[in-house]
Amino acid sequence: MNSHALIDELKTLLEPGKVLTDAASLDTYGKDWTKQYAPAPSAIAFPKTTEQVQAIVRWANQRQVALVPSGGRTGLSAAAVAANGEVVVSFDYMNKVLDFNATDRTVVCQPGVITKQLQNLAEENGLYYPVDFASSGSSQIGGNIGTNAGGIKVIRYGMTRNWVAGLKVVTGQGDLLELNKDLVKNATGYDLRQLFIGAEGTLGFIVEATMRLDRAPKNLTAMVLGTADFDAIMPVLHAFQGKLDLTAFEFFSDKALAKVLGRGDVPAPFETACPFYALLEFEATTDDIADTALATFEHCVEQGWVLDGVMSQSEQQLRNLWKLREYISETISHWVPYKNDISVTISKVPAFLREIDAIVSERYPAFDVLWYGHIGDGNLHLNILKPEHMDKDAFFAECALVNTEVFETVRKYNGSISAEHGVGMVKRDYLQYSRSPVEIQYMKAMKAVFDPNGVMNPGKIFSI
Ligand code: S2G
Ligand code: ZN
Repeated sequence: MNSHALIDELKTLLEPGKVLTDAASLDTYGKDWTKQYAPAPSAIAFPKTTEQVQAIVRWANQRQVALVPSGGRTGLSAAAVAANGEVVVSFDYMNKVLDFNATDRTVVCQPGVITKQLQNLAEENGLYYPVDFASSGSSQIGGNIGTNAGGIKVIRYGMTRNWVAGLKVVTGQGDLLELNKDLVKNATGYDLRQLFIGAEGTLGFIVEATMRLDRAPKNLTAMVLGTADFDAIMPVLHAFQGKLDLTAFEFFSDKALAKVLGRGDVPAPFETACPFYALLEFEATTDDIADTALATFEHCVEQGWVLDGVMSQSEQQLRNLWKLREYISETISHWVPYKNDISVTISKVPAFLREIDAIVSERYPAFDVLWYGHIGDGNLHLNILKPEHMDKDAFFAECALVNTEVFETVRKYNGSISAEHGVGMVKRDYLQYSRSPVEIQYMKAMKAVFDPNGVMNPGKIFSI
């Protein structure tokens, strides 16, 4: 059957106008935030119901058509990129909040619900959805679950995985599974829900998610501290963790700060120029806690770890301090960065950082190297900025040459080549630096159970 006939057949499964093939749609829906792969899907399908998703999957099995899930298209590993004529399945029309239960503190979402929408709904009901990151204004819950999104509050609240009470999924065979039934306790064999969290759409489609909410934090207060060097950051973390229950502990380098201040829409935290900055956050529910934070700051200054610092005194100042960190990713995207999203256990961060920084400084003398990330949970974002006049492909090729050294070091420290952005296609060829050959075999065997005909996002996480 030729591709036109296939697409015409696909159209019979959905409502009129819910299969697009125009060039603009193919380009828009065939990609995510990565820039390494040219989008080349054959069509974009917009199901509105679970039954339509099942029909698409069964059709794809029958016709051997590859399917790629698409949510907010904010992914950073090309897991939602359709580069080989696949049919993209977009959840833009499955974007309703289906239920909110104040007693269970749960919200039932369709996969196309925007993360910010869930955060706002929680806040309106005096509760809190604690998974947050720079792209929450456009990312979708289905995609957050597919990549087990992390972000800036993991040190206190964990990853998306911690907040999924239940899932309804359509497997690669077209079967509908209702996983965990939103139960807090359910010891009845394998928790298949956990398999779909972080599976990047390679086992099936998420068609409904019950998300748990937490109590709302009180009087969140942030501090930005300028540190003397890399090595001072972890002692500062330990000093504050010993005294306060932190909700965040982030870091960024002076180069990253300079790019954000260069926008001209965010004020500098203070005058002193420092090589590195830590941003920490806690609930100042009493004056004593605020006093303890200031006393700990003084201690860090006396120790020579901190050169200067500021503590938010208002909601607006809290937001301004967070902008210094949250604006980094979007700001530096103009330099087409080569991104690494690596993690090690927290105790290994100082030695690991020193080794990686030595490698990239030596191997990339001509490139701007930016460090930032969620250092409080061991997750570091290493971004190499493309020189203005360098060809993009030549730049990515040169950066990739250093990958083996970086990932060898990750392996040496028993770390992860992808802390939170996922594997997709960008990290696919380096999976062995974080997962053993036997583990990869087991993962492929599990994929074969859920997706025996290999229609679900083929070529993501591992090669076909
Ligand atoms: C962050 C966002 C994507 C990136 O800012 O924490 O996860 O690496 C990132 O720029
Ligand atoms: Zn991050």
